[in-house]
Amino acid sequence: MTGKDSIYATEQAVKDFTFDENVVEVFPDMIQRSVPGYATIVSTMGKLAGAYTQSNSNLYDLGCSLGAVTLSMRRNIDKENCHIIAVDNSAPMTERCKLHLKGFKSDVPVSVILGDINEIEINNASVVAMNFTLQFIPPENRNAVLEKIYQGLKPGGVLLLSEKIRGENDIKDNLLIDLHHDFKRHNGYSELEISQKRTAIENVMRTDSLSTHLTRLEDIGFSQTQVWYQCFNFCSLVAIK
Ligand code: GEK
Repeated sequence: MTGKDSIYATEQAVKDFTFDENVVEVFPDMIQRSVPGYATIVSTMGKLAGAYTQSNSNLYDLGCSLGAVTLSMRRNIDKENCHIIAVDNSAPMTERCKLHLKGFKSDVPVSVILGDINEIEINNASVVAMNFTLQFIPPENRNAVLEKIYQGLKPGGVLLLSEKIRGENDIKDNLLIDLHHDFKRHNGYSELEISQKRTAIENVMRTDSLSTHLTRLEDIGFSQTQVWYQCFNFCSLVAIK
């Protein structure tokens, strides 16, 4: 059973955010109340994965948390001999993810791996999903991680990338932040929760602007990149090799 996110409801000496047991316990509630369109994003990533999956290939879910995208992709795979590799570097997440996946039947095998995205190998991939994970990779490593993904993708394979983005200048950024904070208020988070979470996450999650993402993907060699979702400072895109 998972519960309601009240991690920052009481005043505290705020530490850097980590994906520990307490977070795992409330994660579905936390992400749903914090990310506008989360359910739509997860289900559409599944549809996109279904459209781009190639027979005899791997699909990766990097930063899988409790396996929402893995499950969504798995529901949509209709090709032969595919394998999903779900990776997260939080042991409480991967443990809970394995339990969660056991609750659903499918012929598509899934390996849940406790590992660091900076270190894992990507091979023979038709789909690589990163649903709000690249933002937790240190900025100086992001290029190398995306290069590795590009190299591990088959021709015609796709990266499905969702990120929280920074506005292109301070005025635009503040506008998006205000809208997002309103969304959180509307979902029951107090001013104290919003402000303490902001402090906890600021050293851990460093966002890039959309133009930075698009330029980097193009420089790496992706032939087509299409943003298919944006609400406030949350977006999702497909990049085709
Ligand atoms: C979902 N995709 O529900 N290596 C592996 N995992 C990492 C790393 C790393 N270096 N850094 C962070 N993570 C999910 C949601 S959450 C997004 C993804 C959020 C993992 C981290 O442990 C966490 O589980 C996940 O990336 C980010 O569709 O909470 O905003």
